[in-house]
Amino acid sequence: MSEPIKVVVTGAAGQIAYSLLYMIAKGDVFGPNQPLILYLLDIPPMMGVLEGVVMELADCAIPLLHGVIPTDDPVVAFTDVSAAFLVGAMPRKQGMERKDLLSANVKIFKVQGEALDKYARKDVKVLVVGNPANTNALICSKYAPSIPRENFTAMTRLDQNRAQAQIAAKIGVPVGNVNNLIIWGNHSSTQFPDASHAVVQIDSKQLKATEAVKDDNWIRSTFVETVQKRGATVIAARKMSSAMSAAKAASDHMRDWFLGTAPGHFVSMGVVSDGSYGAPKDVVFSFPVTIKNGKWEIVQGLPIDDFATKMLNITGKELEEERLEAIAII
Ligand code: NAX
Repeated sequence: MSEPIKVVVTGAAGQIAYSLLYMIAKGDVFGPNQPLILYLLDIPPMMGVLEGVVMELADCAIPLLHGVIPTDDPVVAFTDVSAAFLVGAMPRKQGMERKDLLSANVKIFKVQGEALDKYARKDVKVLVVGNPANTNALICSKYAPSIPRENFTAMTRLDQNRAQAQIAAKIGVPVGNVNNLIIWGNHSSTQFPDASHAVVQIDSKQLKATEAVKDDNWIRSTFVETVQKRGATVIAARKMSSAMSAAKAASDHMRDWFLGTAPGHFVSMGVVSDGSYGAPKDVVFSFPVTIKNGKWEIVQGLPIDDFATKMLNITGKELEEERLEAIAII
């Protein structure tokens, strides 16, 4: 067995982390032969709760888990870290404007970017989950100039998984038979869930999802809106935001980044845009990517029709506005 790697999860006393820590500890992300030490970062008032999480992790008796260190100190949490799940963020409170939320959170991600820059490994892979995830990832990367920009990504995998599940249910196949769904743009209600490149395995045949669904109108309206609004629908039912599914998505995202995508398959990740597909540059934009040897590459050459161009423009514009607001705050 190899040496343990150091993994940090922020917001470790929160609800997403409660599911995510178990998935990471038991090998879902880094594989069944990679031991690890978990660093759990949260804010001082949450240290008591975090103690309970530490006790539960110990009581899981997981052989791969070689240590658990709870802390409220970013220096302790980020020193020599190989993988960082940045889940912790200020939640939206009643009466809070979107701008106030952005303001509180970009400040957190500036501080964490600076800490990663000083203390983390230079090949650290950083996944930002805390909202607004794309712009937080951009700010984090800007304040960590010694770490390559491609090492900062934002999570849109939950949206991708939601889209995959909707298509599978519509066709009536297991979710694993559906692949290559794309989430373009921002992890917000302007995101564009795109099924036009998705494929579905039915018996021994591979079909385009659009051919299997046979309802373009549904794909362009009901499907898109259902995925865009799924977070709000879960909150309405559960009275709390998505947590188990968000943890599973974070685990999927980091696993694919470390271990690679399957041949012929791509996944969606928010990455620093190079302007592909007409997206604005210098924002963290969700694209379809393939991953090999720990490096992602944007899938090129997919045909984009007028409807998709319109949808990409809307979400790109929102990301440019968020970037301007974030820069004005900092
Ligand atoms: P919780 O409120 O349950 O937990 C957040 C935790 O972060 C708390 O324990 C809090 O004390 C901690 N925290 C706050 N500031 C911190 C700081 N500076 N350093 C370290 N920890 C800090 O929220 P939870 O449901 O776990 O959601 C976490 C974040 O994920 C939220 O911002 C949420 O909006 C975002 N989400 C992002 C998703 C995505 O797809 N990108 C989907 C799920 C989720 O909504």
